[in-house]
Amino acid sequence: NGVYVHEKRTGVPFPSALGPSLKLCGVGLRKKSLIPFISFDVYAFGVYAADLDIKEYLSAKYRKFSASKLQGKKEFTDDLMESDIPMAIRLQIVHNELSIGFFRSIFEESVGSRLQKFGGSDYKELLQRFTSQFRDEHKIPNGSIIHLLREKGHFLRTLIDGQEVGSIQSKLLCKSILDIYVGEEAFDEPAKEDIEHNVATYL
Ligand code: DAO
Ligand code: DAO
Repeated sequence: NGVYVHEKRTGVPFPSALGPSLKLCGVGLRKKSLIPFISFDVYAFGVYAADLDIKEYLSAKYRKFSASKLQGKKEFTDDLMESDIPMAIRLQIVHNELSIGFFRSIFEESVGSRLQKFGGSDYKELLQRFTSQFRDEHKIPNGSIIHLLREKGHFLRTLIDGQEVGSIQSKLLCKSILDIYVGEEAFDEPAKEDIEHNVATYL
């Protein structure tokens, strides 16, 4: 269907559904700060989830709460991250001068710290497997679109401009990536609240 939601600071459009089952739950902006108070926009993102699976897996436990009560309920976001519900992050690069190497270095920090938080000290190999999917020969000009798909069985599949660059089966990796967008120290707090609210309406 042709309905789009625009991330308001960048104007980047996000389709309200990806495929037959993934519904848009919220959009946000990833910024990177270099020094305090100075930051630049890196990418706009949309978080998608399979609405029927949310109903099937989380309804029994959470149906009795209203959407506003569920918002900010840590147990609910934890269950969402731990679950095997298909989800996707769609990102669109909004910067022209960033190299793939720069991206690898920023998510060594963001993904790496979460792998360590949830999995312990033995995370380096998994981080390396994830970052090595983003090779120097991939071009990511302004407007490039990346999909991170969490598929059943805890597979994290990565597509750059529609081309698959890898698929990694790891519950820890899937959880760590989602934590960036809906976890306790999410990058874009209003986006996180929006996502939680919308996920709750699918119950
Ligand atoms: O924003 O720090 C972060 C983590 C993002 C997770 C991985 C996103 C992949 C983005 C690919 C950009 C192009 C190489
Ligand atoms: O609906 O169950 C589902 C899966 C849909 C996955 C949709 C992925 C779309 C990725 C398309 C990339 C093309 C740029």
